[in-house]
Amino acid sequence: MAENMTLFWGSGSAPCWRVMIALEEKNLQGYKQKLLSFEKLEHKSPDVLAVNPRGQLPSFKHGDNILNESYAACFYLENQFKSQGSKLIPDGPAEQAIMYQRMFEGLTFYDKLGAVIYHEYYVPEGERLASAIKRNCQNLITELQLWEGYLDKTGSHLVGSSFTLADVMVFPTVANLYRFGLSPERYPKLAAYYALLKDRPSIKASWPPHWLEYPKGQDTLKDI
Ligand SMILES: N[C@@H](CCC(=O)N[C@@H](CS)C(=O)NCC(=O)O)C(=O)O
Repeated sequence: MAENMTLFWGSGSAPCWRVMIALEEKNLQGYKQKLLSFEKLEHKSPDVLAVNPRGQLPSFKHGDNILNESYAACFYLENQFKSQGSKLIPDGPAEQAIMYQRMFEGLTFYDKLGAVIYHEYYVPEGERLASAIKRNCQNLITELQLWEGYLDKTGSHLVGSSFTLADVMVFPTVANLYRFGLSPERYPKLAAYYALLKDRPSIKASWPPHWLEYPKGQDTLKDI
C-alpha cells in the first residue's frame, strides 16, 4: 500500500519527522524515500521542485496526490488510513478541541524555537542585535512555560493519555529542544514528555540519522 508513496526528507527537520512518525503510526512502512542534504542544497533539485515549487522538505506524494506541507500530509494519512494503525484523531469533542488547539499552537512553538536556534545561521554576525536575541529567548521561555503548564494538566501526552496528531506535530520540536541543550531540570514536564515518547516505536524508527551518528548536539539553549 505504501509502495506508491514517495517522501523526500532531510535529517533533523521537524516537519519531515512529523510525516515520518505519521507514516509509521499508520503502518505505512515501505514507502519510497530519499534522504536529501540541506548543506548540498539537494532540496532545490529538479526532483523536489517538481513536487514542491518552494524546494522545501518534506515533499510527499501518494500516487498523483502531492502533499508538501507536513500538517497536510499527516491529516491526509490519518484520513485515508483511518482504520489502519493508531487512531490519531480522538472522537470526543473535548479531546478533539485540545488536539487541534495544541497542534496549531505547535507551529508557534516551533517558530519561537527556530528564532533562537537558527539566529546565527540566518543573521550575519555584524547584524545581530542583543535586543533581538533577548526578545527571541524571552519568547521561547514564554512558550516553554506554556507547554509545561499544558503537560502538567494532561499528565502524559498532549491530549490526556493517548497519542494523537498533536504529539506527532509537537514531539519533533520537543526533541529539538534537547538536541540544542535545554535543561531537563528547569522544565521537568517537558523532560518527562520527551522521556515518555522518545522510545515509542514510530519515533525511534524515524529518529534523525545524523543524531544517531553524532549523538552530541549543541548547547545553544543551556541558559534558557
Ligand atoms: N510549512 C512546511 C515547512 C517546511 C520547511 O520549512 N522545511 C525546511 C526544512 S525544516 C526547508 O525545507 N527549508 C529549506 C528552504 O526553505 O529552502 C511544512 O510544515 O512542511
